[in-house]
Amino acid sequence: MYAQMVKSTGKGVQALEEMSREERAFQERIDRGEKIEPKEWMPDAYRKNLIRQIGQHAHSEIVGQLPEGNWITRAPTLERKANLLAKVQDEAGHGLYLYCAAETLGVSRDELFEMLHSGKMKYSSIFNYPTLTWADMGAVGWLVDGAAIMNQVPLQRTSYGPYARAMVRICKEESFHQRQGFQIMMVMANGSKDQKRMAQDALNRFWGPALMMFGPSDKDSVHSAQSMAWKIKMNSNDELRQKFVDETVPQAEYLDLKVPDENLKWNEETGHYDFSQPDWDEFYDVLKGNGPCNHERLEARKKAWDEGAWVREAMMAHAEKKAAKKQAAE
Ligand code: FAQ
Repeated sequence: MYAQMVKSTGKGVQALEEMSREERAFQERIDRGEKIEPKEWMPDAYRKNLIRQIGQHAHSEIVGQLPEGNWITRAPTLERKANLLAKVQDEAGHGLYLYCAAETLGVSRDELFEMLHSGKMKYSSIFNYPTLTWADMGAVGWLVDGAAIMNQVPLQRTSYGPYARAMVRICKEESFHQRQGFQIMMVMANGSKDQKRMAQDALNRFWGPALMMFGPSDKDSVHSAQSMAWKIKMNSNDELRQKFVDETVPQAEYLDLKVPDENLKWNEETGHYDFSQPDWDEFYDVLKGNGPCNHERLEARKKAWDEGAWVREAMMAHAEKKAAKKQAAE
């Protein structure tokens, strides 16, 4: 039933005169900054759009564990291994909060996983790129978590209560991840010639895909207008991308690394950096399933789901037994 929900929910904003009385009252609540809670009335399209965004976000967290999980056994020191292990566990927790938030909208965990596994629902494009060296763990923390925070801090004020509250803890942990990534980059960039070369190479490979995380440019964004009217999204894709570039370029300079963009230049007039757009053909190709790791990532998730079947069955059997015992005692 929810399969249709992942289809686009439109490009423009519903006009006020097209709204029913209920819809208008709902929009006014949002405009006043009120939170919408699970059992309250909401337009169908609001519910659908939220399931789509929160579901994709949840999937991104658990697929995002894979590129980093790849380095747990090869982290250079015990301390790095413990930190990375904790970070990967945090991502599982973020997935959990987000799946729970999505469930409050009436979609089941099984339905969400089915849509991920069948390719009907997306996850962030960034996780379809490989992590080739230890420096990539630095770049992922610095750039990928950095981009994630840029997007998620404003989402703490999103209109849907359970989503906004989940974001509070997620953002605290993501900030920590960003710092530990930057710290890896600092060590690499100030290390041997080879380490510095690895750090630069990681930046070269992750810069474009990190910019793509914010979604297509505003003129091509399908959901932004309505999502922003409903405060499901607080900023446009281009606004956040610019903010990310403005904050990250000085950090690259501090590391003495070069951002791989010949057009990158501070613009006195705008008070922002000018920069090149990422390769949008590559972005859409990755979304279609043709990125370097799409197949591998989805297969890993399906395998984990299949191999976890006995755990789910055992837990359900335990719950049923407990319920039967309780009923017998009553
Ligand atoms: N990748 O109309 P818009 C993380 C799709 S969490 C894949 O602009 P929207 C933590 C979009 O779904 C990272 N697909 O869409 C971590 C839509 O297709 P649809 C995830 C993308 O929703 C760190 C179509 O393109 N964060 O990294 C992408 O208004 C480290 C048109 O786009 C969130 O999910 C993309 N990059 O804006 C974990 C935050 N961009 O659905 C491990 C919440 C766009 O119609 C390690 N989400 N698309 O089939 C959002 O803020 C928004 O959903 C956007 C996209 C900004 C991602």
